[in-house]
Amino acid sequence: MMERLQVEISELKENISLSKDTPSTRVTCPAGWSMFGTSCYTIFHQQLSWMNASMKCLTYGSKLVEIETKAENDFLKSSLIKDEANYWTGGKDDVTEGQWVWVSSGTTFDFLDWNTGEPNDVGGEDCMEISKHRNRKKSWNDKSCKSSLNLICEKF
Ligand SMILES: [Ca+2]
Ligand SMILES: [Ca+2]
Ligand SMILES: [Ca+2]
Repeated sequence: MMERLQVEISELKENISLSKDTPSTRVTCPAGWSMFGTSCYTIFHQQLSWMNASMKCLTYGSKLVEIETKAENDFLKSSLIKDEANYWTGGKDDVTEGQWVWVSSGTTFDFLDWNTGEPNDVGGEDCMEISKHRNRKKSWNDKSCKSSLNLICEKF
């Protein structure tokens, strides 16, 4: 009986230390990652397909960025991204055309920042990028998932 209790106590202690690492109590990000709200973000300047970009984030214990709010979108566009390159995010409409979801949570888009005329699904575009457009506005566009772009990862 005592032994059993000891085991339970040590398991509980383990759970407590694990729960200390939940996003709501995050106070620092790993080197090379920037904190905004309760998440950590980093950029990889590599030209990868959406699938390979997604796997790249996974190997760093993260996901392609999922943009839930205007504040998060503003942070990405004005602080994190320092050039005019194109970046993959974790948004797709490959399951149901026109229904955009953040893939890790399966939630539909709430806040939107599509560029004028986008998403247009030209030739079948089911992955979302942040990019600077012809009208010089940095905003969202749907892009072929096979395109090779940089990527932004988010640790939730
Ligand atoms: Ca997010
Ligand atoms: Ca599409
Ligand atoms: Ca497009």
